[in-house]
Amino acid sequence: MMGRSHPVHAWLLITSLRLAPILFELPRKIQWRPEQLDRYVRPSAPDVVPPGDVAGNYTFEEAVYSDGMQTVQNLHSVIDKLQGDGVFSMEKWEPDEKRLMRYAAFLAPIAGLQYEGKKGKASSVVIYLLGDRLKLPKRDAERVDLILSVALEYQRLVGDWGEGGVPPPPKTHAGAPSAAAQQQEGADEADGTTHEGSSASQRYRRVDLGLILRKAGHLWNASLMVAMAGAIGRVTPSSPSHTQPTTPPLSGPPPAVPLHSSKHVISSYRAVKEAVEWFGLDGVWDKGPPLDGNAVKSVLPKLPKGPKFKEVMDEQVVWMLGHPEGTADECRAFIKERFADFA
Ligand SMILES: *[C@@H]1O[C@H](CO)[C@@H](O)[C@H](O)[C@H]1NC(C)=O
Ligand SMILES: CC(=O)N[C@H]1CO[C@H](CO)[C@@H](O)[C@@H]1O
Repeated sequence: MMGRSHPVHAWLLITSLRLAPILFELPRKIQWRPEQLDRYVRPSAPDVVPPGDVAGNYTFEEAVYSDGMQTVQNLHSVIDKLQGDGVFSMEKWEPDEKRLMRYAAFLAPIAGLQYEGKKGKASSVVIYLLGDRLKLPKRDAERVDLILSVALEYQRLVGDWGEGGVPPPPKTHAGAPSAAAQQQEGADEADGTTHEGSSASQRYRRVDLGLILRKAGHLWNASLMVAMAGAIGRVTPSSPSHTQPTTPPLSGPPPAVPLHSSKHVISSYRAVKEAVEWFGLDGVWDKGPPLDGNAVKSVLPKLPKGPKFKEVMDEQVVWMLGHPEGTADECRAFIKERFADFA
């Protein structure tokens, strides 16, 4: 049984006392779209109406936080499970990481959600709740936001890889496939490298996953756990056993997750971890592009400073991820051809 000091206990207290919506009052100017309501609350949640309204008995906020609570429970289950399977060992999680993962899991239902902040600027609801309202250090709020936006990308990737994903996230920036990765795929098709169909798709996968890891840095594995926790219990079309999740009672502790019914989800996310090893991507966030700024300048003397310069640097990174054996000379030839106008 769960000890009193168990962190989940505190979360249970918060939700069972219905404190969550008070602790985490959503900002007013959220622009909701119908697909977000589908995405942000598990299909099992009781009839949900848009925020502000009272849904018969429960507000939207309560439904969201009940869902978040469920995700925290799932997180603890998957951490234990993967520890048991020898995938991620418990002692390697830093206390700090565990805390951030818990916040992220709790706020997973609103991952990627934005509101109209200062000067009408689209801002992250997660950062608002943790930073402005809960008064966590800004860096922590930002790291939780990063974990969540990376988690959305993992969920999209698992769906793309066809290994059973969650329903596609709404088209927030965070959930959209990276333009660079798509470009790489397009380039492969154009330059005829698809003659070995599987090698082109391997390359695409390596680029896609590599870009996610570069964004996440050291938090890549924490984000993967949160993505997994968020995926469990959602409808997965490929497995009918997932289509009837239990309804979490809103006023009491949610039921324990039947992990055996989530084997499929867990193995899809384990496959991502295996791909990181297979592709040798651990630490890829520390790697600079093959050519530094000066080297680029010498290949493309007409290249102006600014966004175009950044584009060349980003293209090099995509190239590097797609060509793990590639040399700096090959990369030089690549950008010279691709950005011929500036040569
Ligand atoms: C997560 O990844 C980082 C960076 O690769 C590593 O240092 C850390 O040990 C990993 N954590 C676990 C639990 O495996
Ligand atoms: C599940 C539940 O508590 N339902 C109640 C919601 O509120 C209405 C009255 O507004 C009750 O009749 C329901 O029993």
